[in-house]
Amino acid sequence: MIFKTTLASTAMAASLLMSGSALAQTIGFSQVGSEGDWRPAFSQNMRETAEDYGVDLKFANAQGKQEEQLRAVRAFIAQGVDAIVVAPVVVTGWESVLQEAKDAEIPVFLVDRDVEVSDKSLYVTRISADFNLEGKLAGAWLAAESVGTCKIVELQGTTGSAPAIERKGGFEAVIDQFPAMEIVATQSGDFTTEGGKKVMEAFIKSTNNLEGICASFAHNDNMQLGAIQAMKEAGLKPGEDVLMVSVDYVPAIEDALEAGDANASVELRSAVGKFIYPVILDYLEEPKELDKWIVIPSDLHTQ
Ligand code: GYE
Repeated sequence: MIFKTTLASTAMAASLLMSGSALAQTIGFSQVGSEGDWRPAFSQNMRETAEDYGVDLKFANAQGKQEEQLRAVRAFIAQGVDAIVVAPVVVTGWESVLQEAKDAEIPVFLVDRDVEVSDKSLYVTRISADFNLEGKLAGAWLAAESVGTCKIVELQGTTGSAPAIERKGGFEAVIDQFPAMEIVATQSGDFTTEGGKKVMEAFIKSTNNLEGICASFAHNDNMQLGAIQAMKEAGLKPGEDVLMVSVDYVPAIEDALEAGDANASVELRSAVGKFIYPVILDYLEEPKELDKWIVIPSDLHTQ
């Protein structure tokens, strides 16, 4: 299902604003952290649009640690918030806390990243982009650009996170169709610029200055930006010697595309409060079964 803003939520937001938000719903949001450029932009948008929808947002930054997220969700349950939103750091380890929220009759909405749970009734729905499709878009762009012949180094996102698993899966599903396309080195840079720089430095050493390497696929732009730095320091020309494709389309990669240091980035929208809050507010007004995944579109950008 592709998201559509509903009239009910828009009307409700408008009436809340006019009435000084006396009926504000309290929503607890457990955010992954503040890694990279995309995540803080997403957090800021969630805060700003909460005001637009008359939501009282309780924001908890987990600094990349799942234990912190579990603590935050339990605190939200204890406070008796109206709904809980979680952007889960990793996919595993969620069953107990989600069951606790369910027992307390507090609906949970997943945003951005996914969880692996056997009982999907533990959350209402997930509102996010299709990370597998993002990997496919990156792979298809590279297949066309390299005419199906390419040795690739891959910078993976946080180990065990949905976007690392799914972007890799989508990318591989495409390149596996081309016998001369292959990932020759892969490592996690944890979605950070510093992590990406370290991983690329290691690849530069292990491949004799990226000899024979045709592309760098990074699961996010910040790691690619770190990789670009490492390559320049080694006297290489990212964007020319090596094709650079990544995901997020943050402003710094737009600059890199313009400068010719990067070649393509798949956009992950950060201004998504307008997709997320109406779903939650409508549900709180009238609880009903929703599709388990509400997809936010992704688009490819090139030089
Ligand atoms: O691509 C990355 C961030 O979960 C899809 O997390 C998100 C990823 C995003 O840190 O930059």
